[in-house]
Amino acid sequence: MSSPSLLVLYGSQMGTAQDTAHRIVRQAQRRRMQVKVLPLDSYSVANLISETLVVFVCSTTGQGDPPDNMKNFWRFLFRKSLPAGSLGRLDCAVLGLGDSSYPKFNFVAKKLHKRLLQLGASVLLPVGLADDQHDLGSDAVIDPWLASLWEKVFALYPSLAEVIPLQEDEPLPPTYTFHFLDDVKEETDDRLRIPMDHTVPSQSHPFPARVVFNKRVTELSHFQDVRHIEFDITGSNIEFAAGDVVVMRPCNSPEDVELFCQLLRLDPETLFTLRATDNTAVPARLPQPCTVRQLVESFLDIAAVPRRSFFELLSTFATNELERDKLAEFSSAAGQDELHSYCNRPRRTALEVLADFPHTTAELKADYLFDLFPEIQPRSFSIASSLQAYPNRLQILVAVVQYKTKLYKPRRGLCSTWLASLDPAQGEVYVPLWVKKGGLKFPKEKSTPVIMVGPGTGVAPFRSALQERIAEGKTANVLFFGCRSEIKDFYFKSEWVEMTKAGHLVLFTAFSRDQEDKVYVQHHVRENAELLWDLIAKKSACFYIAGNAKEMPASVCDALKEVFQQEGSVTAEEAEQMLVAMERTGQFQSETWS
Ligand code: 2AM
Repeated sequence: MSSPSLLVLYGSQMGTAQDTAHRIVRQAQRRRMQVKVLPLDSYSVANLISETLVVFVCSTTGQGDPPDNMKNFWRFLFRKSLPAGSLGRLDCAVLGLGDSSYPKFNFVAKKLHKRLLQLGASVLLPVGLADDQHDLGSDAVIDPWLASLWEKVFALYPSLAEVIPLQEDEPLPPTYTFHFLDDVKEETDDRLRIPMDHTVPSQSHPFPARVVFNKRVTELSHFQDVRHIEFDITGSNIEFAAGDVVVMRPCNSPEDVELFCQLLRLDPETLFTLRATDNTAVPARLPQPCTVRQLVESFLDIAAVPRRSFFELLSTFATNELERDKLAEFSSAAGQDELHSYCNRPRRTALEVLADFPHTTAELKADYLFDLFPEIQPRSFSIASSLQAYPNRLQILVAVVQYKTKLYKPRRGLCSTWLASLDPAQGEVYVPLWVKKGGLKFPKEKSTPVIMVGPGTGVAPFRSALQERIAEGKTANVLFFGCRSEIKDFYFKSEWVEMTKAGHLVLFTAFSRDQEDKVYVQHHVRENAELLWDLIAKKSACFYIAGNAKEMPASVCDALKEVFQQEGSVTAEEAEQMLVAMERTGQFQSETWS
């Protein structure tokens, strides 16, 4: 059989599946195969019937849903009208990227694999289930899975096995080429262009929202900086309901941009245009021409922990012997433990790696920047206000991520640190953003009570829900809030007190560190068994959890099941089934993040 052309289709939320898809593409290109790579929703899915070889790479989002860029594909694939044998010609394989700390681990990949079999496709190997929680990162699953994929492909197409592959130390051609221009343009930030039409802002057309205020809501002596930020969305056509999320892309800090340009010997003010070397489209959100500064500041993710593919490509530029040996080790299968302790465990950033390999970095060609660095991915935040209470405004509540590893400099979350740095007192600041439907839905019926458990910044969607519900006259609301200390991090205290006084809210607070023993929200859930049972079993109340994904949601669920057992006189198993049934009907909902 002649050599096939390979199609790699991916569904990616945070860019990991996209990066993995491109890694498969590079491996295929080294075999001189014809390859195409696309996000699933950019592919005309009806064409699948005429494809021969397709690899699907899909991640699963927190709640078990497919990523945004494969939602249309997902709906199409599960149409009942698709005939059982319609993919009879197709050889394919599915690689899933997931996180086993979430309950629906790799749900999308498993379901896709089953569906492809149902539609008659030949699936070449068992579905790959990469796990972000794995000690050595998801590569521990992906590497052997890829090795066995190529084995199966070579068995199907023996001519491929005979091809002499391009050597690992020869770089593949870059995806784009840079054309540097001599003239300098006055820098205008094109991201801030206000759309003149009346479309609803989206990822491709975000709305530049002015930052109205950016307040720290925890005491200065508290370990964590939590920000309450308000955006002006007047004239944006943005509408949202409680439970929806706002999405934005952060920028790299000016210091990081400066250092990056120094290391690569690039002048940040230089203008360039970009040309694609094959039929890939030039990224639409980059202005053309663009300055190096704009590119580095708002497009290249230099603050993330780099993946193995970064080292593979970087090593092809090494001329200094020491650096070359080290990079070759990090790129090799045998060097993955070493790479993990150098990079993943201490959360070393790509920029810090570049600084550790200065000779190689100085040799880097700009053409390869897009192949080396993924694009900065959008981040989502639960909206913390309602349009009824704050017309033309959108507020969020953000914990500024900062922690120590063995590295000297503390690690900082890119988006929360960037948001915290935006200071409207220093002049007008705009953030391009758009809004998405969120996972939490609140009841329309006036009489349905809601019980909300939201410790820490988990309270954000519930503040929005409370404002919205109170404005609509829905006053049966219970909130369980938890923080460390009543004085240091009990944000929005006065608002809750006012709502309670007005008879619109029943509030339970768990201040975990204000006494000797820890008190958490789940303790109060248990203590209020009678009230909760009455609301849930007799008044069909909806129950919500939002917040940190670590142990809190599972502990709250356990407490809730104990409430069912105690008050409803049911067995542990029956309590579990009740919760599952509530989840199925939407009476129980959760939104958790890590
Ligand atoms: P801690 O930091 O004192 O452990 C918001 O972060 C609040 O959630 C804090 O009071 C924090 O308490 C608490 N918290 C931490 N782990 C939790 C868990 N497993 N269940 C419930 N609350 C938790």
